[in-house]
Amino acid sequence: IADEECNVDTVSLSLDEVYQLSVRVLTSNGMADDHARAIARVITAGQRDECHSHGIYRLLVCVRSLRDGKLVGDAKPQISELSPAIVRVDAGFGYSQLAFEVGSKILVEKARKIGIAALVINNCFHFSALWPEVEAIAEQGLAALAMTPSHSWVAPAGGTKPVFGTNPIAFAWPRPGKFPFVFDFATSAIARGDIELHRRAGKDIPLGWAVDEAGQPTTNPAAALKGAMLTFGGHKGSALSAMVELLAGPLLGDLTSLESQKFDEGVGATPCHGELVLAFNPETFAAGKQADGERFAEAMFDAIVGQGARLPSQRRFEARVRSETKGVQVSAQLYSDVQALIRG
Ligand code: NDP
Ligand code: PYC
Repeated sequence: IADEECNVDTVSLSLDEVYQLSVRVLTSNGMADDHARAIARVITAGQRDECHSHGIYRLLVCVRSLRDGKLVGDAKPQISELSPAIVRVDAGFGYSQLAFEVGSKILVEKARKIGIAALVINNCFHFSALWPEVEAIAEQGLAALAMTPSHSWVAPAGGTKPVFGTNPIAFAWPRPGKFPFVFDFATSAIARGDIELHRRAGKDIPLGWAVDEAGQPTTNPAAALKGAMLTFGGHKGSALSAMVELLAGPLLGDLTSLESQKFDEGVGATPCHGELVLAFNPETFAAGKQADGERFAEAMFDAIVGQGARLPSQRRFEARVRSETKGVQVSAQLYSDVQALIRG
């Protein structure tokens, strides 16, 4: 829900309050401090950029996953080098954020050295938006692409039964002196978290997002969550979603969304699988013509915004500037639900 849980009372929080609340909720439920802080950084960034489906709302499922017992709250990410271009981090059935933080440092070093590199994360529980990851790499002068499966919630184009996850793809392109060009979207018509927020707010969803259990189009979020979500762009989104499954699942020897759903055993925990992150060094690829490359890229961005269209992430960056001075608004109901998770 782009506008949070609409028509409801809200609570104002500073970014530090969001961060401290997130750490407290997680650590009081048994999560190790380093994991809790890495997760809190991503949740705070999501709330700051007004990505409500991936802000403090996610603490509800993080705690459910912790209490379920499959998630390892103090997992130690294990790094191994698969080849000069590929670093692997086994997240050890912990959340993905710490694995990304340790692995991305090596990813960036490798891409700087040999031009292109991959970070493979295995055995991670993954709930977050991908833009914080690709953005962090672009801020270091590299282009980046990331993808991950989830649970099987999405029907293939032409079908009505869930096979794919909501399978996000995120891309970032570095722009010296400016925010990078970033997009990050689910290959389903919308992230599942957004449908859950509609259900919480008692709001209908648009037609085209999902079908109910009988395979009929629905505007009811609860029926959508029980039925199957739909891909964006029909067969095109469906093929992209299959690509995410293959590149961030079987290619890495890790689970597809179907397997992640089975692994969950009906608990409703965060999906558990792999993630693939690629980094590209423009200096190596452009081979001495990087300045030309930058100029051509900027001319393309100018041609987009020059006609009144907006770049992806522009809304997010505007929200960031606002939140950094004014803090954020969270629905009072969500705030109270999150507070109730604190133990001890
Ligand atoms: P949206 O449809 O809200 O947005 C997708 C992208 O399109 C954003 O980069 C957005 O920029 C951009 N955009 C939106 N409107 C326009 C426009 N008019 N012109 C140009 N660009 C536009 O996202 P989704 O619901 O598909 O996904 C939301 C989040 O959910 C993502 O961050 C994704 O990573 C996360 N997710 C995570 C999963 C996981 O397994 N970990 C699974 C599925 C989703 P802006 O933000 O500025 O509006
Ligand atoms: O909103 O679709 C989603 C999602 C799945 C896993 C994390 N977020």
